Amino acid sequence: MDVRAAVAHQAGQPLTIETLTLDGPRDGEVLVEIKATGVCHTDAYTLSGKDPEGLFPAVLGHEGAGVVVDVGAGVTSLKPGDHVIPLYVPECRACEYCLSGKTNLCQSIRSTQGRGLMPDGSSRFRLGEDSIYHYMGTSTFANYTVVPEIALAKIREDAPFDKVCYVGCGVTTGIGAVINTAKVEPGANVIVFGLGGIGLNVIQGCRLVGADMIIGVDINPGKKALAEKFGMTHFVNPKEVEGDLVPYLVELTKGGADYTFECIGSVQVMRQALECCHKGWGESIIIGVAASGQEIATRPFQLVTGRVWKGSAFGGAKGRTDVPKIVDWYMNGKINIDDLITHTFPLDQINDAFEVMHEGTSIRSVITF
Ligand code: NAD
Ligand code: AHE
Ligand code: ZN
Repeated sequence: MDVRAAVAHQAGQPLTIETLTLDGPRDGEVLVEIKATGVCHTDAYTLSGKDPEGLFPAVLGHEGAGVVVDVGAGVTSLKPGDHVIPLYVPECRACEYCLSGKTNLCQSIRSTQGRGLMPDGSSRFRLGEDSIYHYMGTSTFANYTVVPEIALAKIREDAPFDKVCYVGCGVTTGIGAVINTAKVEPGANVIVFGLGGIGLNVIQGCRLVGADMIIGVDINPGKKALAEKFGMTHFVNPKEVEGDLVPYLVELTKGGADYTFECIGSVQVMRQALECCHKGWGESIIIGVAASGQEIATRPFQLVTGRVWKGSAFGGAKGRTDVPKIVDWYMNGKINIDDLITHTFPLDQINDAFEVMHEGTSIRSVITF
């Protein structure tokens, strides 16, 4: 079938809207009509050329929601008409990783996913005769896409696509990092570095679990008001701090934070986030994705004296199990998504979504089809 997609032809170049040919779903695959998709900083990261797994030409996008149109042979858990959210971290419930109970990082299709291909090693997208790469196993910047069954969460049918698409990455990543990865307890003091589409969800997760001080750190003071609405109790602009940021934050938290979250992708900030943790027990969670070649550093004494460095992918969430529950939380008014979606664009204005992200004037942009 013909589909409309935003194609990333080259690193650093705007996306172009093209009509592509999409082959139907093969064994274990599902054809999904994408109704809405968010634009995450990770899409911009890959488009920038800094992602070692970035491939071109590709259909980017990994924060979508839509409706099942057709299923391939062997698909048993989904049928046409089901409402779904594609998962860049699938949940096969059969691989060593899924069965470990220790991680959400299902590895059953990770290698083909990282090579921009479906699990059988081929692509479903073509432009003329040329094959176009998939992205993160989801490719939601298209009005139709093909996704493996194990990479689709079935969600309730009354949930609005243009809001719950954000559960496909940002909402789950932020709230999940608090609940699943850090396991923040009531009364904890936390510091969140970066108050964008991820950091604000970390803040609402911290409020949800009853954290005490929720300190937000951002170089853009324009983020303060919305962060306060989501539960931030103190705002720190590093540009306004005299002297080093770390001792300032240690003093503010009277000895260091119980938990810190890096939601930027800066290795310098990752170090600060670790070092302002409380001696003996403070844990720092890296969520931000740093560019190819970047490395983190600290004095090992920071870890010897009890600080812990952790990472979190997709908030430690098991997508098919947890995503429908997070959609329920939104529908029941337990979490706020609406106020984080600051912009909505049609597909042919998708480059504007990247522009407002780089300007720092958006939190989340959603593309509707
Ligand atoms: P965003 O652009 O919406 O937000 C980034 C925020 O960081 C902005 O508010 C910006 O002003 C602030 N910032 C930049 N430099 C700063 C500095 N030096 N000090 C303080 N604040 C600074 O991005 P986002 O969509 O929220 O994504 C954040 C990061 O999380 C990205 O690296 C993205 O790739 C990553 N991410 C990771 C996962 C995961 O599963 N681990 C999932 C989604 C996104
Ligand atoms: N190809 C990138 C990977 C970047 C990365 O860490 N991705 C996160 C999700 S970011 C979503 O916005 C993730 O889930 N990682 C786990 C995985 O298996 O990729 C790079 O930098 O190499
Ligand atoms: Zn994302």
